[in-house]
Amino acid sequence: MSFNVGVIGTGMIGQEHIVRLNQTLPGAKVVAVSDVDQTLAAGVASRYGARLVETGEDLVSSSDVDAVVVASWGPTHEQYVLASIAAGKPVFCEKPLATTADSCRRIIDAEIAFGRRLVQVGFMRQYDVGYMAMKQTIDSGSLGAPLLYHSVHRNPTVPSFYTSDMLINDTAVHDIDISRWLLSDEVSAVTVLKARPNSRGGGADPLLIILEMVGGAIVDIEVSVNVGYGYDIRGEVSGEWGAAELAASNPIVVKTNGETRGRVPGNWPERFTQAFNDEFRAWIAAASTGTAAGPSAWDGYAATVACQAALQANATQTRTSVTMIERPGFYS
Ligand code: NAD
Ligand code: ISE
Repeated sequence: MSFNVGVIGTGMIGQEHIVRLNQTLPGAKVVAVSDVDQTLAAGVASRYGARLVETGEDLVSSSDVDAVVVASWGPTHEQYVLASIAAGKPVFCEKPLATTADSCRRIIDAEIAFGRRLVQVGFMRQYDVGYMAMKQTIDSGSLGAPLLYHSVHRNPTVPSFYTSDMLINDTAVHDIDISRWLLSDEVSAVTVLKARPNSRGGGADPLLIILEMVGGAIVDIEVSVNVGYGYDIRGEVSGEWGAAELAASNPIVVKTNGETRGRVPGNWPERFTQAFNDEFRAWIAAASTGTAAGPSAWDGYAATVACQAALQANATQTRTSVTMIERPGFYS
């Protein structure tokens, strides 16, 4: 049985998700779209045979929409996620869940008051086969206790509107989420170091972000958003008596003429295709039964709180503690 989806935000990833839902995966169909850019949304609506709806709120309350995908800009996520919860509709929200801790708490409070999980956050790395294998290895105990996690997040380039804060709350937010998930831990303090700036970029890029985890492990995150050569994602956990590392994302290495060659993925859609598809498979399965699975509003809150601390640590160039509410039993 197919269920009907409304998509708010028809930009880059909104369109990718529409194709994923309509053409790649079974079980769902996009019937309505909305975007503040009405011209863009009208084009997308006609291309994919969906109805154009003027506002996100009208889309959420449409009787033919069973579940919602929010793929608009981060600061607008809260209003649409809250509207979806108020309507009792499952909602997939792209990262970040919201851009402030208070916004995330309002979402948590609304979901708990509703009484059932409705929110899945788009932390797709949790569905990547490499990260899943690394987590399985850590959880098996075969490395001993995890002591250090090294994360590298390199983007080929970023759009002109990209601010220096976005290195943290748009890019490193993925590394923060995956660190929490891999280590089954929360962040207790953050320090941010600015490297010599890349002359290809417009500001403080790259950054080295150090996370101190509650359990004592340390995470270092390199965020570089103008490396030019491709989309390079790496991760290695170092434990008491073993280490586990993401394998190169290129499945083939070619050796000819005295050279070794391989491919670096072009950008996130190529590197994480499998993860995006699997996160939506999981979403369709849960949402079509009226609930949610995978990364929760709690995960969204925890990542945003750590990002806020990182923004402060970067602005003040001081080690900054992370203060979180206690995890509600609802999310255990
Ligand atoms: P984009 O700029 O291409 O698209 C965003 C769209 O949202 C635009 O068309 C814009 O007009 C629309 N919009 C802005 N305010 C709105 C509002 N109030 N109501 C409705 N629509 C509104 O950006 P994008 O790259 O597609 O990113 C969108 C979201 O997806 C962001 O939260 C971003 O962080 C996330 N994202 C996640 C990944 C990932 O790897 N998981 C990758 C890219 C983007
Ligand atoms: C983008 O929004 C994403 O989420 C990508 O996964 C990330 O690599 C990129 O830095 C962000 O801008």
